[in-house]
Amino acid sequence: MNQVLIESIETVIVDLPTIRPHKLAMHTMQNQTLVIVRLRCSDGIEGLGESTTIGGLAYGNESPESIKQNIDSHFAPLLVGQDASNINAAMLRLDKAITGNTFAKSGIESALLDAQGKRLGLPVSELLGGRVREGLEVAWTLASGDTAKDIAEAEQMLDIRRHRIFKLKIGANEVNQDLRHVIAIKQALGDRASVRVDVNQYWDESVAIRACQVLGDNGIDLIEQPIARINRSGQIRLNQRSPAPIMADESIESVEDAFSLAADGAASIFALKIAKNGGPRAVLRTAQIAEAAGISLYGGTMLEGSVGTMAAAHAFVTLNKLTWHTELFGPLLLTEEIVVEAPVYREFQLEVPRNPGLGLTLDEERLAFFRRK
Ligand code: MUC
Ligand code: MG
Repeated sequence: MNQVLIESIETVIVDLPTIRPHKLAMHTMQNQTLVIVRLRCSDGIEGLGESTTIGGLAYGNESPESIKQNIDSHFAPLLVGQDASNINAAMLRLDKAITGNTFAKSGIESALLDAQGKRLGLPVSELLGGRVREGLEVAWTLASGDTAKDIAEAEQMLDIRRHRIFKLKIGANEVNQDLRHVIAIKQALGDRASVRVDVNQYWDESVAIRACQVLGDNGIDLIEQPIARINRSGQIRLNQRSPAPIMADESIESVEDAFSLAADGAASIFALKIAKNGGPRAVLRTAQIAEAAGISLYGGTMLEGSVGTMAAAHAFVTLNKLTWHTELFGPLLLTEEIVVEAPVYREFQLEVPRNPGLGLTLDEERLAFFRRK
């Protein structure tokens, strides 16, 4: 077989509206900006990837604009002309020349996997060693900012059997107000749902000590990133004291972070995000560290659209244990779709089809309409 080369890499910024404002402690989303990666190969195959973050630079240190610029100016020249079917070699070449930039790397690694899967007629999950589950249970984030609206939204999700796990975004308000909000929602839903919170680093340890106790005492199942990622010793202490398990999210910006968190005993659950590890293969390295350390897993999201969501899904279905399920609901937060085959959510699960690659085709008309001009 002739060697297949990477011919070009195009990045497209796409702005899509959200179904409602999505209020996180650090940012309120009125829309979401996707960065779509189109990696074209000499055999005519195109691989798709996505490098998406939340709120410009509010969440991570790569923005949609910097991701596009960096891929166009630094990643593409390193990859064009390289073997498209050797993903190890391509990613190693990037890692040698480019530090960090895991969001951009994730879009590229996803696109390489998609292209190779299409080439071999295999779903990405099978390239990653094979799936051990067909679907993934998906949490929904209640983040309207209003307790009654959040309860109504949760009831609707339970009724249509789409979600029975709810994550509440807190941290921006005065702590007692946030605790009342969470407890009211848990009391309304009772045992019909798992209720969890994400503080997005907004508490300090002195606040978190009491708040974690109250949350645990009131049936909250999981507390995500209560304090700043840099306060490692505080996170170790909280992990020992909190009656509800502590999950690391912002604390993991790389596979190496995952190792040091595990070594320090700073969390009992890891949020796995392809964007924060450098792709679907990279996130599985973090999963392996967790598994070896006895840390439970949760399939996280950066609220990607369908391309990034399915890239994560193909990795997550290969996991032996996914105790805390996933939050791969990104496409459901958007009013518009840019792929032909919108992901299917049914009976609390996201289905992961067995078509080659990620199993997606771009809807060129929709993409042309929503791409940033
Ligand atoms: C985060 O911090 O986990 C994931 C779901 C959601 O609503 O926000 C994100 C980011
Ligand atoms: Mg989080």
